[in-house]
Amino acid sequence: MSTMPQLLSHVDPEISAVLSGELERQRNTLMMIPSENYASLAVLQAQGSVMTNQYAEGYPRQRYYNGCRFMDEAESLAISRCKELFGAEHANVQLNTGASANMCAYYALLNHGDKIMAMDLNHGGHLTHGKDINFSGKYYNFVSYGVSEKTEVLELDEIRELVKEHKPRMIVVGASAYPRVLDFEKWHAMAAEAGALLMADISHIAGLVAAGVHPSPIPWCDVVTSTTHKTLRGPRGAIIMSKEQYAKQIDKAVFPGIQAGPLMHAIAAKAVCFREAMGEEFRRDQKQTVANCKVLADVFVKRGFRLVTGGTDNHLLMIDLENRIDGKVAADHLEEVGIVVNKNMIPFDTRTPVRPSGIRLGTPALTTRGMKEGEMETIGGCIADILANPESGEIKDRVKSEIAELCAAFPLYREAETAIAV
Ligand code: DSN
Repeated sequence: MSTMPQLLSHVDPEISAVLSGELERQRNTLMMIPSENYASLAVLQAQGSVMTNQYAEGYPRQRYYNGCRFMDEAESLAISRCKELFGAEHANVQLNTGASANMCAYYALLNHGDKIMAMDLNHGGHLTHGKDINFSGKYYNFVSYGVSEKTEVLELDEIRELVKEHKPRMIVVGASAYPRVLDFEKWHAMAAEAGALLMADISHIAGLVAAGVHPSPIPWCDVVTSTTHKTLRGPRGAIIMSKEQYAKQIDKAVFPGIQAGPLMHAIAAKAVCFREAMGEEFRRDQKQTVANCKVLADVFVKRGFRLVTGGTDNHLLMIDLENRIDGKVAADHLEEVGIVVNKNMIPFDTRTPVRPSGIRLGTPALTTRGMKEGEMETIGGCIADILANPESGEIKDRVKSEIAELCAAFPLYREAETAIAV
């Protein structure tokens, strides 16, 4: 290797152009998929670092590789910060994805074929909560619960009846598309009554939980899994937290049970993310995320759109398009004007996942960008205009320039030109 720095733009102009293109796309569009966010430059820097060059199978001070002094320091910092941030007794920070976190949690605490209850994917759950085409549905005996048809909310009285009937070994609480608060204390009471383990998957709401804007599952759950890149605003990756009594089982399930060499660059970036999440600015942003989402919800309701559950208490909301157009067409029209949202099934949807009845959108990334209530009024109005007139070129042109103006007024990664897009 030459001693001269070999910049990406010289080594691989094609991938360099992809990175530059993606940076510009992020700068010039509104990221409203609620599971996405903009990691800080510090997180990006740690993730794109020399920490990627070293194997570190094992755990701090118990490695199967030499050369791990700084790996140990990074992972120990990530673990202690994660525990402090969430008030957890135990944390494993080696998980590569939310799916692998859930796989490891089941593997640690259950046996093949055990019965688990979790939220139906079509009502807002997740693939790894028992979908038949996923490992979870193949290796465990999942029974789904869903929201009430009348309220579209998770009604614990209804779910308790199912729990009594099915007697699961574990109950999973957590969702990918649920706009209301999860009262973990009540879920704990229900699980305890049934003698079931309680696991929370807080991937979507982890940032809100860390900031005290959403109740914490930590006192009430045996095990808590989460991704680190959604509201938590860290690198793409995941964690498992648990009561101390499960620490050994969890760690053994992660390594050597399911994973081998941990992604140490991602672990260093998780440590940075946890530190940032302890700060006042992060807490302010999480409160603002929820406040922004409520304003957005009010705009849609005033403009005559039906929201699943009628509104939101967290960082996301779901619009039922009521067959005016389907969710895919709506998301495509919005992307044309620079607004990126998800097509999404709504509870009791009669359409398919590829052409569902709804869209899912949220405010974490807009809030990271510094946007507040006033901008939400503008953006909500723009979205409503497009959804109400999807074929109008005139409206599209007007909205496109409004979105471009907003993106310019809330610039992204200003200082990052050389750090990222080289
Ligand atoms: N892909 C995540 C989300 O968008 O909610 C869940 O895995």
